[in-house]
Amino acid sequence: MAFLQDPPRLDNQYDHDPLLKEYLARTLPPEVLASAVEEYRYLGDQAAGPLYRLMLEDLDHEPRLVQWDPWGRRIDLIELTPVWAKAKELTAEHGLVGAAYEQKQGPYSRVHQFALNYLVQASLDVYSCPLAMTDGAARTLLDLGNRALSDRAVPRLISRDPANAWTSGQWMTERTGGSDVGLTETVARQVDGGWTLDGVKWFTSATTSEMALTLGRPVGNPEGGRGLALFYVETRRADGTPNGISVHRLKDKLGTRKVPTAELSLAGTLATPVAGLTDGVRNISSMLNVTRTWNAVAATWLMRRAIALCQDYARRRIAFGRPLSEKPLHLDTLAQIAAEAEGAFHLTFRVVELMGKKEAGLATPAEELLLRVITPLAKLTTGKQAAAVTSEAIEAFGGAGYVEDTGLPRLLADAQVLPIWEGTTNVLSLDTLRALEKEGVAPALFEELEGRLVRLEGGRFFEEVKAVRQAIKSAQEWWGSVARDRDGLEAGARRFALTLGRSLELTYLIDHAAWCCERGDAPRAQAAARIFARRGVELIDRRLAFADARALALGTV
Ligand code: MFK
Repeated sequence: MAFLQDPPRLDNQYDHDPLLKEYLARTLPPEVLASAVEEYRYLGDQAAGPLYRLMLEDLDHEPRLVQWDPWGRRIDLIELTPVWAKAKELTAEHGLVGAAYEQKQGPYSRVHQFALNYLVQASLDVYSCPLAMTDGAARTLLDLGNRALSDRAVPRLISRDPANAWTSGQWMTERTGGSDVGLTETVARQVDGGWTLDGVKWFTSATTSEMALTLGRPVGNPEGGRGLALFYVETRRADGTPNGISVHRLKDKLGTRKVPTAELSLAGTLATPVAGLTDGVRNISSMLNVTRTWNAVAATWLMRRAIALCQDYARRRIAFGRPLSEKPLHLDTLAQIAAEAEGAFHLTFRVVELMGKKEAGLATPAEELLLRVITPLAKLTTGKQAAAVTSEAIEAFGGAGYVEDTGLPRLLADAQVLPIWEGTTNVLSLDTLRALEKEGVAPALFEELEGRLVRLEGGRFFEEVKAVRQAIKSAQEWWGSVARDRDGLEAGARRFALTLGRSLELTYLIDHAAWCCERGDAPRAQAAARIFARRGVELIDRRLAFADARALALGTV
C-alpha cells in the first residue's frame, strides 16, 4: 500500500485550549465560569467536528447573486452557503451577539460573548463579518439614544430566535476610497417628511442583511466627515421589494470568499437619520470600535485554529524517520508563532474586558480612556500577527498548505483581510495618535503598563520586564522628539503604534505567566513570554531621516 498522509484533525476546541482555560479561570468569577463551561465545551466540540467537516466539504461553494427572476423582475437575491445557514441558527441559539446585551454575566458579558465566538467562529466561514456589524449597529443605535430606531431594530439584532433575528451591514466605503470616508458622495434628500439616499456603495459586506448603517451628505451640507449624516436603512420595503437598492456584482476577493461583498447603488433609498444631520463620521465611530474589536478577536481565533492544526499534524507527520513533533527546528518554528498568538490573545481580551466593564457602567474614567486607545492598538497589532502567523502555519504543512482543497490556504487568505478592512494598519496607527492626543489617554495607557511592570519587575521575568521598559522609554522619547514635526510623527506612527501594541502584549504575557507560575509549573506560559520578548517589541527608529526614507520609498536617487 502506497503512503497516504493523514490530514490534520481537531480536538475539542475548549478542552484542548490551555490558554483559554487559564484565562477564563483567571478572569471570570467561578460561578460565571461554572455556568458557562458546558456551552463552551459544546461549541468547542461542534467547531472541531461537524462544523469543521461541513466547512471542508463546502469549500468550493460560494454565494451567488441572482439578479433577475425567470419572468424578468429584478430581485437581487444572494444565495448563501450551507455553513452560513447553520451559522445563522447557532448565532441566535448561543447569543453570539445577544449575550453581550443580555448582561447575564454583568461586566463579564463581553468576555463570555467573545469566548463563545473565539471557540466556534474559525469553523463558520467568516460569518463573523455580519455579526461584527450587527453588534456594532446595536451598540451605535443604543449609544446615540435614538429610541424609535433602537426599539425597532435592537431586539432583532440581538434576538435568540433565528426566525426573527436580523443582521446589519455597515456601508461606508465608496468609489472615492475606504479610508478617507469624508469623501463620501452619497446625497441625502428630504422628501415628504422623510429622507432618501442616492449614491454608490463600493464595498458592502454581507449584503444579505436586513438593515444597514450608512453615511450620506444632506444637500447643502459642507464637505468632509462633519458634513455627513449617519442613516439607518432597511434593505427591503414593507412589501418585500428592494428599498431602492440594486446589487451590481459580488466582489472577487482573495479571501473571505463566503462573505457576499457587493457593489450597490442606492436610488431613492428610504433612510432615517440616526442622530442629527451632521457629524456622521463621529457618530459611526462606536460601530467602528465594536467591529475593530471583533477584528482583533477574529485574528486570535484564526491564529488559534492555524496552530491547533499544525500541532495535530506535527504528531501525525513522519519525516526523516521521526514525527515532526520530535524535530527541534519544527518545534522552534511552532513555538515562535504560538508566542505571537498568545500575546495577541491577551491584548485582545483586555480590550474585551474593558468593553464589558464600560457597557455595565463599571469602568473608571481612566479605563474608558484606555479603551479608546487600546482598541486601535489591538486591531492593528493582531491583524499583522494573524497574517504572519497563518503564513508560517501553512508552510508547516509543506506543499499541502498551498493546495486549496486541504482548506489550509484559506487560513492565510482570510487572515490577510484583517489588516485591511475596518481600517488599514496605517489608518489605525494615525487613529492611535488621534486617541493619544485626547486628554488623559496617554497617562491611562502608560499607567496600564507601569502598574503591571512595577508588580512584576522583581520576579523571575527580569529580562522580559526590562525589554518592555526599554521599548516604552524609546516610544515616549520618540513621541516627545517629533511633537512639532508633523511629517516625522506621521512617518513613524506605525512603528510607534506597533511598539505600543507589542509592549502591551508582552506585559500581559509576563503577567499571565507569573500568575500561572504561582499555581505550579507553567512551561508553556513562561516560554510564551520569553520567546515573545526575544522576538522583539521595539520598532522605534529615532535616527531614520524622513527625507531618506522618501527617496527609498519612491525609488528616486
Ligand atoms: C471578523 C471581523 C469582522 C469585521 C467586519 C468588517 C466588515 C465591514 C467592512 C467595512 O465596512 S470596512 C470599512 C471600514 N472603514 C473604516 O474603518 C474607515 C477607516 N478610516 C478611518 O477610520 C478614518 O480615520 C476616519 C474615517 C475616521 C477619518 O475621517 P475624518 O472625517 O477625517 O474623521 P476625523 O475628523 O478624524 O474624526 C471625526 C470625529 O470622529 C472626531 O471627533 P470630534 O468631532 O469630536 O473631534 C474623532 O475624534 C472621532 N473619531 C474618529 N475615529 C474614532 C473617533 N472617535 C472614537 N473612536 C474612533 N475610532
